[in-house]
Amino acid sequence: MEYRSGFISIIGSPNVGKSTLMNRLVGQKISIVSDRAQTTRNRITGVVSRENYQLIFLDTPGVNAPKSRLGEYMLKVAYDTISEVDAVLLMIDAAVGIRDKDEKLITELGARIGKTPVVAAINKTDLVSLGTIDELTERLEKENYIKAIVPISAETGRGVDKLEAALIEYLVPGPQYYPDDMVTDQPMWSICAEMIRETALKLLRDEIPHGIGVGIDKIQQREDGLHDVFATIYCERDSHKGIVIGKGASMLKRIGSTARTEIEWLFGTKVNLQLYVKVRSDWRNSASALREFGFDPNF
Ligand SMILES: Nc1nc2c(ncn2[C@@H]2O[C@H](COP(=O)(O)OP(=O)(O)OP(=O)(O)O)[C@@H](O)[C@H]2O)c(=O)[nH]1
Ligand SMILES: [Mg+2]
Repeated sequence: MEYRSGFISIIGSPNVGKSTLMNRLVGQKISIVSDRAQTTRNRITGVVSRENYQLIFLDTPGVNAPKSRLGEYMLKVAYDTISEVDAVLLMIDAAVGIRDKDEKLITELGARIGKTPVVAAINKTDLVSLGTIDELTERLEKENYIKAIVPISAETGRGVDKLEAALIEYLVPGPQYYPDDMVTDQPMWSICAEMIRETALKLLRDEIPHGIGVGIDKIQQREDGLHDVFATIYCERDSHKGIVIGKGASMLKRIGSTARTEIEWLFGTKVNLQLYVKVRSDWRNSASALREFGFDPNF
């Protein structure tokens, strides 16, 4: 069989399970996941290499009405990928169904998609009845631009092989873009920062996590292999800083020890993680802060 490859963008509303699916497909955690909407802020590449083909997935931020410059950036990242890929994977969350925001996305995608094929995945089927899956399938079948509809559970893996099979149809004869053992093109420091942010998202409540940015100040390796990682958690207000640090630094310690375990797994070495907390008010609307945190402000 001729070698085939292709780029596939995963598009959907926030929290539908896009990053969970990408991690499942790649077989390793490269994109952070949380029960918060708007976890993913940038385009994250995940590479699936099989004997005769390579699928390169682009995990994107959940499509949402933007509330800040960062939000505008995230929306643009999601839609911009559409023009660069061989196929789009549209994801719906069966547990919440097709809401107004999903309807809007389905319409918007139809208007932008051109000739690029779209495969729809109905995710979180582990949480719903067959009747619900049928209803959602019927709704999606009304869209001519959707070429296939596959019910899946990114969490349990159910249906994910069928989804991969549906996507292979749209690969084109082409090169192996990445070596077999490469699962992402994100630099280590970036994955490291994301793992710290994921831990903060999981441990902090209310609005605080949405205003958190993580900067890696330095990573260095000692002779015995151990990595020293110096990172700063940025938050938007003094009161938030207090909460991130916690009583007697208890919260910061929890964030540090949980994130350290993840980063040790990533590096395959012992890690000494030093976390600092700083206030940077309204950074989500600051072009210079966005640039510093790795979001291209030229949009
Ligand atoms: N029960 C169940 N939960 C799932 C499934 N897939 C994802 N989740 C959960 O849904 C939540 C959101 O998952 P993410 O993968 O972060 O969603 P996302 O679409 O990438 O979200 P954003 O990056 O915010 O757009 C997490 O709590 C996941 O554990 C699934 O198939 N079944
Ligand atoms: Mg995500």
